[in-house]
Amino acid sequence: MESMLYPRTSRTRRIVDMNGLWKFCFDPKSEGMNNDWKNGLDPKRTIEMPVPASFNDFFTDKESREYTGDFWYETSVFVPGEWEGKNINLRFDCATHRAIVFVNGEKVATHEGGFLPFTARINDVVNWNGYNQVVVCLNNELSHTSLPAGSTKVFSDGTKMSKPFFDFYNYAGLQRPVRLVVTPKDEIVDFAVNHSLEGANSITEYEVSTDSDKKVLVQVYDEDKNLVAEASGKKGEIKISDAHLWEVRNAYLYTFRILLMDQETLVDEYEEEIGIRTVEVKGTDILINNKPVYLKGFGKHEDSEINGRGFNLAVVKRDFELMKWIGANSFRTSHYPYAEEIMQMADREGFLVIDEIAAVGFFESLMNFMEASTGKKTEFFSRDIVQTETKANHKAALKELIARDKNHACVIAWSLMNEPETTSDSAVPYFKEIFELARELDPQKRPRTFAMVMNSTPDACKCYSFSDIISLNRYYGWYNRGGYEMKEAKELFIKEMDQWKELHLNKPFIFTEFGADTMAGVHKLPSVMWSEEYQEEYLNMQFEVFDSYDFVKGEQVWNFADFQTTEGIMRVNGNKKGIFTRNRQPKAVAYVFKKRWESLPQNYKSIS
Ligand code: BDP
Repeated sequence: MESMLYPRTSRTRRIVDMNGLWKFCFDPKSEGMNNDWKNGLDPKRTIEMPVPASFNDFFTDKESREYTGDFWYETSVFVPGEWEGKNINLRFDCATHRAIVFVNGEKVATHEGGFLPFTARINDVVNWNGYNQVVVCLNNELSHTSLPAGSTKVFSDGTKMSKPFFDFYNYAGLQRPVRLVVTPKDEIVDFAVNHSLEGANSITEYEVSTDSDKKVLVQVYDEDKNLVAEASGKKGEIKISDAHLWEVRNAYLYTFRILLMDQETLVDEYEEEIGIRTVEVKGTDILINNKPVYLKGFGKHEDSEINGRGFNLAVVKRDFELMKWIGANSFRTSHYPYAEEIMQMADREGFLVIDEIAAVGFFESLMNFMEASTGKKTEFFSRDIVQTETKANHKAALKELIARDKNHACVIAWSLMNEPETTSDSAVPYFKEIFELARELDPQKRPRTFAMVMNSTPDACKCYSFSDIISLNRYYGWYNRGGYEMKEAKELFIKEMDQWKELHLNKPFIFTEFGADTMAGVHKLPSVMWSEEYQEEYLNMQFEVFDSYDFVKGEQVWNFADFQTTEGIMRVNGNKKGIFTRNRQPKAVAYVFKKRWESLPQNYKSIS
């Protein structure tokens, strides 16, 4: 089994950071495979490319920025001779959207999906005590089977162009760190935890997988580094008396140290910080440690100037500071799994995360945000290829996501799709399988949800009953009856909410999207759409509606910050629904949120 453990050094583990400038070239005719590029790229065609980063926004010419097709990276890495006899693993935190990896000319891995890690074990091809050539062929084409979904247009001259069925720029490349992870031959492959509470004590069921029958020990240390509990065996229970729980915006992280022992000799060691908390949906409440919580926060993107979707720890840090400043307690990883370092920061800062997979664009249109508001229906799931290949890719990604993120305290729900088509019968069996798989894979059996597009209304949607939390993306007053028609928008919004109410679903509802495009600095009295005044009026109308339904248990505004999209008549250099600009400065409405969110109690509208 491939290990999804986050790379960490320990007494038995070593890491080599492979970030930096790699060689890079485009391969528009897909000739690299036949021309032996796996043994080294043609120096005449290569340029230098930073890793991690999206390749797109470095370029000054449009062909390169918009490039769609195969493209290659190359670097070399030194493997010290003293590591002979260890496992040498080459780990990509992601490669967008698919990759074939060669080491010293040998194919060592292939991976589909651009937002989750994969590892190649390269022991057999390593040149010990010498440099090793690493060549990767990536491809960023979109199709009905890719997550995210889209299409690829081919111009008459053969050039390709990405046509996403989703509203974010199709950034690609080695967008997250690449590392060599050196582990012992007998190693800890994975571990899972599931917590429950008994009065003031916590009980953590754990399971460790290893590839040997050596003895497993688990030790738990508190934040002052005191050993507070211990257990042995691959499976068991750890009881902590007077447990210090991980609470919303008040995190506490124990260190779980896992040891693999051969008698008294240490074979492998792995440590991770774990927050102890429970998550449950009860009636219309979302409970953390049996206490109801109202979600306040954002749909986000990994997106910034120059780096595109490339991992940028400084931007991540700024985002968390802004989320704390504004009084948020949660976010959704719209529309793909985020970098592991973001999940770690959410654990540390006590944020609640709805962890979304890249199943977006399952509504066949370039402007689905518009078309769904007009009531347009498209069938996505009736295609054979969707029921076979797309579903297989979706399931594989879900397995990887849950394997990667299952132990994070911050993850309180899985979002299994964003704005899929839900109105055709063919959607139903697809949903069933995906929702069941999530339940089966998750050791903590967290709530599952999906974000519902405008036309997934109570009368038309055939899939909402799969969700444990009903998540609505609604744009009344923007895509639907914007501007002076706002009062009608409100009536329609209330009409839909009343329909939901009548269904008595006895489940929590949250708004995973609502928002209005706003150009920072545009002021207009009276307001017009796109002005800062309109954003405020629009949002106040949303709050009035949210506040009048008891079963609404959260609001995550679209979007945290302005972000890049495909160019088009609907977007002015990107989507401008940010509460912050792309440079992470507040628009006027940020202060409205701050006031509201700081005053709403954590258990706002709770029933328990
Ligand atoms: C929804 C999508 C989101 C878009 C947003 C919008 O889920 O990705 O960016 O609307 O239109 O359709 O701003």
